[in-house]
Amino acid sequence: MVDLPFTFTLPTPQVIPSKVDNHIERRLSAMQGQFLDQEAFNKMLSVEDRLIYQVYEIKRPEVEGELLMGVSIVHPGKVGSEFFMTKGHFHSVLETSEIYYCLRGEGFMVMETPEGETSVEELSPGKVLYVPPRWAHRSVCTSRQEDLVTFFVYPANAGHDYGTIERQGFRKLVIDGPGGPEIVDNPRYS
Ligand code: PAN
Ligand code: ZN
Repeated sequence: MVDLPFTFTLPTPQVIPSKVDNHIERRLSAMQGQFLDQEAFNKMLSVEDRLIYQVYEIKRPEVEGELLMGVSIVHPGKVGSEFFMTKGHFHSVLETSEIYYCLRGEGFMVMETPEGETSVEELSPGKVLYVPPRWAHRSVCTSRQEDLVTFFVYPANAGHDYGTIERQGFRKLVIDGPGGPEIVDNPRYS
């Protein structure tokens, strides 16, 4: 059977798509070991398992030729001086890319290749970011009060490798400095 084309609406300022097949909520407890300041992490977790980000996915078969898309919403907040962020990942099929379109909020996409090249791109409404094949990516919300909302599209066969980032972290971190958000080297990077 041939798939039929379909449409859905993504109205703004409402950012939740009218068609959603899967809703993911990632809380602080799922981010163990990701933030630099472990003490601040433990302290925050002892008070409340805060909601850090959510993803609304539109499902398609996870095969070559298909595209997966959805909306990612990273909430404002910090653990120590580090802004709330997604876990971040490489695609399991490394040679796959991704497009992000920023709908709302302010933040950064922190990226790196397995060879150690790094790039940190600013996100603001209207900005389109192309993440080329091989680049791991993590979104960081630097707004004080507003969510960072992005629409994303990537090949459905890409898969996610979270393990590499869970073990090593990213080489760059986004922290709240005296003059605003700062990109710094991750002192724990091994
Ligand atoms: C996005 C991300 C989404 C959440 O769909 O999955 O922003 O981030 P994590 O997957 O790192 O938790 C994407 O990049 N997919 O490939
Ligand atoms: Zn991805």
